[in-house]
Amino acid sequence: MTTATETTYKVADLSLAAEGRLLIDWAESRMPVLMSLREKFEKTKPLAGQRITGCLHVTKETAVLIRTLAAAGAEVAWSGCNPLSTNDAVAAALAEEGIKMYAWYGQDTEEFYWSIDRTLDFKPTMTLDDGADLIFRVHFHHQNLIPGIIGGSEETTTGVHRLRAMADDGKLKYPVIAVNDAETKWDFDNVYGTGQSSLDGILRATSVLLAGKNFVTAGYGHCGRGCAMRAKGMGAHVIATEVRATAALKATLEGIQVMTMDEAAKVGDVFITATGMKDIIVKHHFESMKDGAIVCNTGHYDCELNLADLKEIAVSHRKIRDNCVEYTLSDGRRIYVLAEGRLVNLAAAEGHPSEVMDMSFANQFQAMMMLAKQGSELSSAVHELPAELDQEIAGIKLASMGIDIDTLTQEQITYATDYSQGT
Ligand code: 3DD
Repeated sequence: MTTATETTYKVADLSLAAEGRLLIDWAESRMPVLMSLREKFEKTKPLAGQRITGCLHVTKETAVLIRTLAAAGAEVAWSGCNPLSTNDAVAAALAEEGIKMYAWYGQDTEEFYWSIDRTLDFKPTMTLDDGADLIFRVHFHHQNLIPGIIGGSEETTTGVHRLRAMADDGKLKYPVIAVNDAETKWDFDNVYGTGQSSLDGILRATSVLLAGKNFVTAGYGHCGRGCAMRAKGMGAHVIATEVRATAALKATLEGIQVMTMDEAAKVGDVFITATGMKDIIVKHHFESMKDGAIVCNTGHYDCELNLADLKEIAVSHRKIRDNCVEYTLSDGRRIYVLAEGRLVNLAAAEGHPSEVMDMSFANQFQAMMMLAKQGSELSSAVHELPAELDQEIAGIKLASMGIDIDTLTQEQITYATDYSQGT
């Protein structure tokens, strides 16, 4: 075990390392895809010589990714991508193992960016992002590092959206792999992961009964759909708000009531935003909410709930439970905000389960391998991972679950593209 020195990490409490190792052991036992990649590459070390700087929630699952990158030969420096999502015990364990770790729960804005800057002191050859804070920091504050960077990767939907916009404006200075767009990421992490972990966060912060409640999801994309599915399973009456007609139609055909937020605000008991957009719940929505309404966000950025508006109309507020602040309005109605409006699944719970992050992070690992192999040939744009990788990752996952599937015969393969036969 490398003896870390204070100059190569800053965590809340190094004495939490033993607890962190237990958490990581738990995650490793449930992440067979990443563990198979680690076993495959720990001897040949294809990432030797690479310096990977990551800015992604420091959780027990991320630790498994970090250990796998290091086992494949990379030197790794890391910061969290949200001030409230770092697990301090996991951060301590990684620091003690020699990862250049700069992350602790409850950072303020200055500490958040100070941590990112420290990870850039190591002059990365590749960046690994969740929400694009790191790549933006390089482009706008550390341009001198750009010539040494082969490329980067991006984990989340809104991060990819922003990087595509940056590339369209010709401002992106190195290639980025859109990990979020891999089917074995978005169709599992965003749906099943967000669905379960967001409800986990809500229940840990409130322990309310969801059955019979009006559960409003703002946004019916992959994340909103996952939240709606799990709330329905808990017996809630689910309402969805949307701006995209196709998503609203999908919700309707799923038996979910669709209405505007102006209407939903009057009847909702629990609200979760999953839109990636700002100002989804604002002053007049808070003003029409029922006494006891619970509001939270599971989008990457904390701009979906306009808490400045709520503070303006509240006469008082107090922390009533961990990750739960009670705001009282002038007529006595109380509104409860979870996790300060930040992503409730990671700030009030542990984020997505290991089993689903296993596939997201297998894609992250493969993105780093792709950059190491061919990054210098890629344009400064947003690139996709090869589609066949999804089948490989899903195949390893199925095998770990003891599930066999069929294969097409040669005759069937020929038939699939045979245009000489009619019906
Ligand atoms: N994210 C959710 N749970 C996570 C976990 N357990 N570890 C690390 C990151 C985690 C964030 C993901 O949803 C990421 O894929 C995203 O932001 O889209």
